[in-house]
Amino acid sequence: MNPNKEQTLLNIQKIRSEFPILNRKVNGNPLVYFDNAASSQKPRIVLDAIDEYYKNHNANVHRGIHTLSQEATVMMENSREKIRNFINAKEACEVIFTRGTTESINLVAYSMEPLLKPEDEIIITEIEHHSNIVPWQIVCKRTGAKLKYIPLKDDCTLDIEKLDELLNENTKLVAVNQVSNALGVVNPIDVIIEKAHKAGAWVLIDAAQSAPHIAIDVQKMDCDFLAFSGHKMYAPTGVGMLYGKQEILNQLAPFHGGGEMIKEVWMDHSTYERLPFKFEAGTPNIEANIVLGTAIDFIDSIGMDVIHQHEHEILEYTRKRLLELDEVIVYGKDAELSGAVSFNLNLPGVHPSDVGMILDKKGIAVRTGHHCTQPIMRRLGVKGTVRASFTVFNTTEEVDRLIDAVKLSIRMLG
Ligand code: C6P
Repeated sequence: MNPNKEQTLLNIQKIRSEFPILNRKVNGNPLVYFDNAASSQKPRIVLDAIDEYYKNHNANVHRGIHTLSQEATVMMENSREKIRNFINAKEACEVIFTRGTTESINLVAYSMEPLLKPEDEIIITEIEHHSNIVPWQIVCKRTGAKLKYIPLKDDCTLDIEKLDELLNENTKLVAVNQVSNALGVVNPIDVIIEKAHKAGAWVLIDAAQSAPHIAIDVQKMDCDFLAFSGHKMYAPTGVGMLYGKQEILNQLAPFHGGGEMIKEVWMDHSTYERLPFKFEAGTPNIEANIVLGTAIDFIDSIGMDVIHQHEHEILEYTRKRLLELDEVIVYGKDAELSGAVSFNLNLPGVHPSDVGMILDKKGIAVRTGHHCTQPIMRRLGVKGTVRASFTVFNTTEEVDRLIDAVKLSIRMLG
């Protein structure tokens, strides 16, 4: 056996022991958790950090002179610094705490609204999550700007040649996910960023499905905005972040108005705080904002490269085993995939949820349905898919259990 592989396997047993939920049985079977793209499980270090915060430090931030408030403030700002380092942003003020990817994208869309004119254009792709489609539809409707889509090819990759035809001097923004949540397909964001910048447009990267699996360097990427959710990368729900280049964030209007985002409030007007506070109105989700930093500590303790390599091996093994089954269609079967593989049974009248229910009986958690990506499902001509999505603690033995359960589904539903 390759020594590196042995090392990785040894670490996985230790890593698994750090996730208490893996002790659970589901329908009498040890849990196999392949729904990591929907939300990740939480390691003990994260669970302990939540407990520690409420037991010893709980107070509002940026408001109090007292010790607890000062401690909570320092903890939250330390977490912001960890996120800055995680994505290699130049300045911590370019990292805005949000509730998650959805709120981050809405923040950009609504804050850009005053800059948009009816002749302006926004480009997204056919392979976006609803949260990178609907905010742009709303803002385009309000401003008269036009929404255009990079189409998907039959092999489930983007028809990137079409981007040249779509871009023009009116393009204000191109917004695209780095990895598709529905199919796991990796999109060519470097090409997209280069072409968009040549046309003078800003680029927003939805990193919801890449930040948990792929090292991110916003300076190297040269994206203008990047969004991700904490709960998909070991942190609690209700926290995420938006990165934006300082000079661009300074051009945008505030998203929400309220406490802490102002310098001065008069009866007839207000002036706004400096970055990032201008975009952080009201009491934030302090505990989750702090614990997102702890989740990054967890990732760093293993190393993103090690995580990526392991997940890649699990994914490729799953793809190979699924492709051995004649009754299975794998979407994007030849594409570069990351984190997830999506499939269906090629049997008449079988819905993905039928398969999902059989897998659940065997203790295997997958997501079935449209994955909040209805345009892709329509493009593929299906109602939904079965999606297995991976994380650092998954093993090839778990994939074998998935394949056995898929074979059982074929026998039961065929
Ligand atoms: N995708 C999935 O099962 P929120 O809900 O704000 O944390 O993330 C939204 C979002 C945005 N973009 C992408 C690419 C995503 O995958 C998601 C969330 C989950 O695929 C829940 S629908």
